[in-house]
Amino acid sequence: MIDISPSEISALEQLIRRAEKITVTAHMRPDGDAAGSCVALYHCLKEMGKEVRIVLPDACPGYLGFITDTVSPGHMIDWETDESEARKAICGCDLIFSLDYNAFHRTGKMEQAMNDCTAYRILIDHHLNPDRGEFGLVFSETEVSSTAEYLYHILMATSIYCGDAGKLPPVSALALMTGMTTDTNNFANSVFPSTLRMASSLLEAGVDRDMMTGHLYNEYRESRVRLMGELLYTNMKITGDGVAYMILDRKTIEKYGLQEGDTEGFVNIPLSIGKVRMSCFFKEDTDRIRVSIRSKKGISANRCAALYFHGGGHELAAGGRLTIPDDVKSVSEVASYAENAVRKFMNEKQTSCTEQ
Ligand SMILES: [Mn+2]
Repeated sequence: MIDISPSEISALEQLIRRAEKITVTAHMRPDGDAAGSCVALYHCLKEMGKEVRIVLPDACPGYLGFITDTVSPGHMIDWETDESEARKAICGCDLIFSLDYNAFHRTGKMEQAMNDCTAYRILIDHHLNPDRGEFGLVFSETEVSSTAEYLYHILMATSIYCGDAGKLPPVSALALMTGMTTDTNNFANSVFPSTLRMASSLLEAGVDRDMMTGHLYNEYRESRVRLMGELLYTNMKITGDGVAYMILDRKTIEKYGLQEGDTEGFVNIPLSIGKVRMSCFFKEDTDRIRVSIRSKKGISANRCAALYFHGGGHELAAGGRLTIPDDVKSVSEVASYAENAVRKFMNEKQTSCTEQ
């Protein structure tokens, strides 16, 4: 049950009213929820006459172009390609939003600028354990599907929209639907009564869901599907404790010419096997191995990520990393590290499965 305090909503409204330059940020490697929430809020604030910039640590994946292309040229800046403009937007605004992340270190190279930023800071997020001290106003709620859903309910609670989704800019409605759809894996997980209420209102407001799902799920490149086949057939291992894991090395990434976002959703597939209780996906990056973890009810992906992979996230969906050479010397050591870690984790689970 989402509990949004009226006093916090009026504080939010007042802060927006007083601000002229507003910057909206999200986490590294923005996904549909991060980008969708930013784009949705961007258009709402623009309509209120504000000067708005979206600043992201790195570029959005191409499959989100149908929402990110609605942002005016130069208004969506990524730190990786234009550090000076990104820095200007963070340091020169009077109000800054942090969407879909719980602590500044989740913005990677932007972290220092975020720390130094003197603008009033507002958090809107659905991850566990927010770094509350960093923000003036905190909207943190884990009982929602996504930041997009939470943002939707916050917007609806304001006197600007008064619960009428039809008053949202149409692009914002589409972007909110996109964020919720990708974070729930198209209504497969983290769906709450409030999630369906949101979806229903957005459909009524005219969101073209067929167009959206077409962009999200039916425009992959052939190489993604071929790689998925190869990984499932030759690479996926399942431990005796019911943990599936796949390891994608750079050689294979290059062989298939993969782009950012191409492996989105791979980690979910092994969970469709009855005996699999947790799935881990390891992807080699330049100086680290990126880790995604998904689990079924009763197993905490969040705890596993925190204990063994320097990460965290949500109870059933989390991420982390293995550093080269501190945790593993190279990608070839990932399999034995992973097996060890998940064996320890699953055995510990037997004795403390009430742990949240
Ligand atoms: Mn999210």
